[in-house]
Amino acid sequence: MNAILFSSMVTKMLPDDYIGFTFFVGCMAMMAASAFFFLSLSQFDKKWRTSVLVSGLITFIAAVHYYYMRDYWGAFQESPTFFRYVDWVLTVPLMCLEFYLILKVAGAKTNLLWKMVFWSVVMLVTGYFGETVFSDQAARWGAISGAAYFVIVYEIWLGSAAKLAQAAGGDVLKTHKILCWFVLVGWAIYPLGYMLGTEGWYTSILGSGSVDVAYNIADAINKIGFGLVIYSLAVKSTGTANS
Ligand SMILES: *C/C=C(C)/C=C/C=C(C)/C=C/C1=C(C)CCCC1(C)C
Repeated sequence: MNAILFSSMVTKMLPDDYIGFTFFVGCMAMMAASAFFFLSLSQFDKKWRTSVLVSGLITFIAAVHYYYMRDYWGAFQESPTFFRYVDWVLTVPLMCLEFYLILKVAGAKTNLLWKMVFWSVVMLVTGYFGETVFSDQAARWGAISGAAYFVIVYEIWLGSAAKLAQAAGGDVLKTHKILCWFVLVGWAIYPLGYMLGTEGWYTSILGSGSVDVAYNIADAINKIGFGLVIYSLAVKSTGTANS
């Protein structure tokens, strides 16, 4: 791809380029969050280190993609949809892994992990089709993607993951609940952004807007916020090790 061509390019940022601004701030925030998670690792009990490490990997993978997306936007003033979805297809399964790692204490099996990963990939691949190759049928692909999203929401709120969290109780249950809210509310920003950026029945209601601003804000909330929730569970569960 042209990645090598534009990655070393310096482009002019116009003062009213608020989309470019959110790419820059997003990139920096993801880098800072990664440093924060990685450098905190040694303070935790072994069994929580993997969870915090995964939080750091999620923001680190995003930081690398934001670095490219920021350049791409600067060079072409166009949505970096390809990099966006490569980022998501790597980071969303890692967020599913976070659910699994937390619930392992209550006996979560790997089939829970694979079920969530499967539906998240269905959600993202169909979303990608709707935004790119089949954009004249964006509403239809978005609906399929939305259905897969609801399978995930169901699984964590009411399905087997919810039962495991209930069985674990305590801080694990509390953390699971907060992560459930991230998926229900924080992740819902993405379909909203999709509807702002594509044409469909919803366009007459919502109008159009910047899909990138919506996605950039959502990523900051969901990747950094989600990671911090895991981080605070690890802090609490490590007990007196910090004092
Ligand atoms: C770090 C990145 C995250 C948490 C990305 C999450 C993405 C979604 C929840 C995307 C969902 C979509 C729909 C539910 C319908 C329209 C198409 C998508 C892919 C934007």
